[in-house]
Amino acid sequence: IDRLPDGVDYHPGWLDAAAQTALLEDIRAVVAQAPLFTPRMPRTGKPMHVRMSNCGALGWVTDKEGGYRYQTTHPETGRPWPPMPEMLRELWNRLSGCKAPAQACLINFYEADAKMGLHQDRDEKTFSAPVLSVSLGDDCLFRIGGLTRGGPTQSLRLASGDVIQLGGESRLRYHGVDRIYPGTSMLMKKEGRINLTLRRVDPV
Ligand code: MD3
Ligand code: FE
Repeated sequence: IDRLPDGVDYHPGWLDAAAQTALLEDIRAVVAQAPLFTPRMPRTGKPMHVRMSNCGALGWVTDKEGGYRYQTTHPETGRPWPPMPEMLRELWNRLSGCKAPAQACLINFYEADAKMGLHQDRDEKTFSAPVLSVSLGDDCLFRIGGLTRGGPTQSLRLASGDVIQLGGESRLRYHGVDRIYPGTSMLMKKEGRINLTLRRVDPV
């Protein structure tokens, strides 16, 4: 209904069913090498609602002691992150407008009852490059706000195969996932949602 803010590029249904299935297989292979871990909030150690993994040169991790950061290795196995699947590298090259390759792909896995509170993404060393998100599996209710907490927000139902990119003046907007709509996708045998976010961490 509302127009999306400048800097938000929404591509509903960008990936067809075959592409979603192929990408899901790629992500399963990544997670077999780099198992999902439970991220914990800095200082409190409170677990987040999602489980995570990463692929690419860098991965986003967080724990009680070390806080939010990017690192080259899995926090539990100590091994380097698996390479980013070709489909994701190509998606970044096609849509991001960034000459440099994506460095990090964060994989968020949402169970049927999981959510993600409103937050800003500001752990990268550059905000010039966009963040590109790919949704797989069940629909979710995604919320996007302004550059400060509070103030008006807009909600969007994201579905499997949707791609949404946040750049420019929207790169630092508050955003979160209010809920999953379990059983709304046939992509996976189980309920749940996977979100992939492709990013640059270092300035180009
Ligand atoms: C808006 N993930 O991993 S992706 C995250 O669906 C994250 O799992 C959500 O927020 C998810 O940090 C949302 C869409 C997204 C990603 C980055 C943004 C929206 C954004 C950066 C700025 C504004
Ligand atoms: Fe985020």
